[in-house]
Amino acid sequence: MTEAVPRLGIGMVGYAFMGVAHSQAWRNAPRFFDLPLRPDMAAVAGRDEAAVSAAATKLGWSSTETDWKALVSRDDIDLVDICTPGDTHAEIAIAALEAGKHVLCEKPLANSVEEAEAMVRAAEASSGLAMVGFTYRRVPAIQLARQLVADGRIGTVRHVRAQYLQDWIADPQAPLSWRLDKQKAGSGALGDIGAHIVDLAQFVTGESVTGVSAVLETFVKERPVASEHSGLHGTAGTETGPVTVDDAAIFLGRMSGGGLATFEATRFAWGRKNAIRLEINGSLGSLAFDFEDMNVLHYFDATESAAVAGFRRIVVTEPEHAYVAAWWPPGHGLGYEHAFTHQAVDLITAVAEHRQPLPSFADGLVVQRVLAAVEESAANDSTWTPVTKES
Ligand code: SOE
Repeated sequence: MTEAVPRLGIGMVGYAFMGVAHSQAWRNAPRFFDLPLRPDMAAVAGRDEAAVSAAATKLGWSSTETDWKALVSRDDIDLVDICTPGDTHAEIAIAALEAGKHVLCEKPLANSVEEAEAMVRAAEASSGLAMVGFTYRRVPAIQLARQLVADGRIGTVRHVRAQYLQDWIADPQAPLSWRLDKQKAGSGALGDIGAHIVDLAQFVTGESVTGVSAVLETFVKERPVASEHSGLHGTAGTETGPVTVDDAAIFLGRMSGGGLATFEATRFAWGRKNAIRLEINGSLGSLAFDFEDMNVLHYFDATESAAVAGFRRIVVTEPEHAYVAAWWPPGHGLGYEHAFTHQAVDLITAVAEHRQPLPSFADGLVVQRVLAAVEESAANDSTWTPVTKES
């Protein structure tokens, strides 16, 4: 008889867009991957009793709490999954870590460097393990890109060209949401999507951003207040309110290996829905990725004869590629939600093996310091601003 797989009690705080994506991941992880622990979707927390109950039923959670503190103190919860706006990340994560729970926290790690530092300290002091949700690291094509760089296939990194382009607030009538409120989100396009490309640039190259020169802009300063919200979208009401974050963030950076980088994060790029574009030019070749064609990685090998060299379009759906063997036959492709499942799988495995899951809170802090340097530079006429290593 096979032995039962031990249980890992999961408690999730928040159940909007990210909560839905995480729920799907906890549900699917044991259905597609052989896991050392069985995630048990024990409880979801939200302030509105009726709404959180409806979400629990729809998403597959066994019980609900209307106070996250009650969820964190439950004995049947081993891991707290934080899917709330940034202004609550530090408080929930620190309380959970102090209670000895493992933590998965959505990105960006916090709304400030100080909060992120406190979270790192709490993680270091806890018996719980902590991970930040830079989910796109778990796209198989991104894993391949990192591998190719690590294997020296593009040589020394000269340029990183990173863009995250969306258009969901390009319409000035798109209503306000917490993502446009500095108090709740910390920053706008910068923290929401710029954080992802900073993390990806560092993850794929294995290097860090050492300094930046930045501009931030808020194009639409006043928007309708939403009368209703669902996912990223809402219904505009009659009142208006201020947008208190950046709509777009553009910055230059230097990489620790001597290369140069450009970053562009905007939610005003009509027609671009979730275009995460990463092009890396090295001394021996180039890589190019676009999330809107996420199962593909383009690779140019400059060591080949010029007569036959050209960008190779690698379809990253072979069982040899990271995570793919657990899913579908070659060519059948993965989507947005699969990276969340991979994140759950890697976290469960790290917990079972008692080792630090990556990206750690310390990795989240590194990104937070880049975001802070971008804000400082933009506030000082784009002055060159080093990314601090420690406060
Ligand atoms: C909105 O811009 C958003 O939902 C981000 O918050 C997520 O991190 C990104 O994965 C998709 O877009």
